[in-house]
Amino acid sequence: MSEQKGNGSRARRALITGITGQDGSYLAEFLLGRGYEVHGIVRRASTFNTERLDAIYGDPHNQGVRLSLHYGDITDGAALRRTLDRAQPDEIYNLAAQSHVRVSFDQAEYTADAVATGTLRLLEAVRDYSAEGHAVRVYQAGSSEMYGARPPPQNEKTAFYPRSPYAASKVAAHWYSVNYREAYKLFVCNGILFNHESERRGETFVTRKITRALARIKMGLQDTLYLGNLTARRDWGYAKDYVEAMWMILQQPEPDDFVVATGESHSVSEFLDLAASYLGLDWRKHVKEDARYLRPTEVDFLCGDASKAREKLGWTPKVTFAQLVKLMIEHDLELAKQETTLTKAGHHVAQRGASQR
Ligand code: NDP
Ligand code: GDR
Repeated sequence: MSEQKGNGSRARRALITGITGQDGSYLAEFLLGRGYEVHGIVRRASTFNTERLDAIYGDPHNQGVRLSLHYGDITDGAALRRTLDRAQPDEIYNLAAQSHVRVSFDQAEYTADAVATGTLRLLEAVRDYSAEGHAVRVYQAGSSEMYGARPPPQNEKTAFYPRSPYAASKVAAHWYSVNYREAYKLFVCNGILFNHESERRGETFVTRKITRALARIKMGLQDTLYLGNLTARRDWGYAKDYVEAMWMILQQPEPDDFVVATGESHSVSEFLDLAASYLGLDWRKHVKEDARYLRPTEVDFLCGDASKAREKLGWTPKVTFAQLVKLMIEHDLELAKQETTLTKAGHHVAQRGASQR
C-alpha cells in the first residue's frame, strides 16, 4: 500500500488511545499497513497488557520501528498533553474506555471519568495542540449503546436514549466532540459503531464468552456456561471491517458523524444456535442462567442503518454473521485443543479470568 504523507514529507502519524484493546490492535495493524507511524497509549499494569500487539511490536532499539508505545491514561491530562507533544500526530483515534456495559453499573464514576471526562480531557489537549498550528483530525469511538431504548433501525438521526452509565458517558463524549467541532473548528468525527467482534474480543463479552466456553465444552474441558439475558438482539459485525471504517471517516473532506453497522440483527440465543451447530453441540444442555449477568436496564434491540456510511464513505461490511461466528469458533476450538494437549500431558491449565466472567 502507498505510504500516507503527514506534515511535510514525513509519514503520517496516528495516535491511538486504547491501542491494547480489540479495536486498537486491529487499527494499529491497518495503519502500519498503510505506511503510518503509529503511537499508542498504554496503561501501566502489573501484568503485560500488550498481548494483542505482540505480532506488530518491534524492539524500539531496532531501526525502522514504526510502532511506539507511551505510558499514559485517559484520566491523566498531563500525560495526554505530553504524549501529543512527543508523538506529533496528524490523526488521533480515541478508543480508550471502560467498555463493559454491565461493569459500568458497578463502576459508574470511573466509567464516566474514563469515557466522558476522558474524551473531554483529550479534546482540551487537542484544542491547545491545534492552536499551536498542528492540523489534526480526531476520531471519537461512539457506540450503538447510545441509542439504548430507541427501536430499530437506528441511524444518525435517531435520538439517543442511553440505558447504562457507559452509554450515558458515551453520549456525553459524543456531544463534547460535536461541541469542540463547532466551537473551535476542530476536525472531530464521531463513529457510532454497532457491536463488532473477533477472535481478539475480550472474553467477558457475550460472543467471545460463548465461543470460548462451547469450544471447551466440546473438548470436555468444562460442562456449563452461565449467561444472562438470551433474548437481547444485537447487530454484530467483524472488528477488522470496522477499524477500516474509522480510518475512512477521518479521510473525509469535512468532519462528520457516521453509523457503522451490518443492518442485520440476531439474538444471543441465535448466536448460541449457530456457534453450537458448528461444533455439533446442543447448547441447551449446557447453558444455565445466572442473574449476575443481567443488567438493571437492558438494551433489547439494536439494528443499525449504515446507509450514510455506504453512500458517503463507500464502506460496506465484508464478513457476514455466519462467517464471524465460524471464525471465532475455529479460533477458540484451536485454543481448547491446545489446552487439552497440555492437560493430557499432565500440565495444569488455569482458566484465565475465572472470577471475572
Ligand atoms: P476493549 O475493551 O477491547 O479495549 C479498551 C481499550 O481502552 C484497552 O486498550 C484498554 O486498556 C483501554 N483503556 C481502558 N481504560 C483506560 C484508561 N483509563 N486509560 C487509557 N486506556 C484505557 O474495547 P474495544 O476495542 O472493543 O472498543 C474500542 C472502543 O470502541 C471503546 O471506546 C469502546 O467503548 C468502543 N466501542 C466498541 C464497540 C465494540 O463492539 N467493540 C462498539 C462501539 C464502541 P487495557 O488493555 O489496559 O485494559
Ligand atoms: P454490549 O455487549 O453490552 O452490547 O456492549 P455484551 O457482549 O457485553 O452484551 C451483549 C448482550 O448479551 C447479553 N448477555 C450477556 N452479556 C455478557 N457480557 N455476559 C453474559 O453472560 C451475557 N448473557 C447475556 C447482554 O445482556 C447484552 O444484551 C458491547 C461493548 O463492546 C460496548 O463497549 C459497545 O459500545 C457495544 O457493544 C456496542
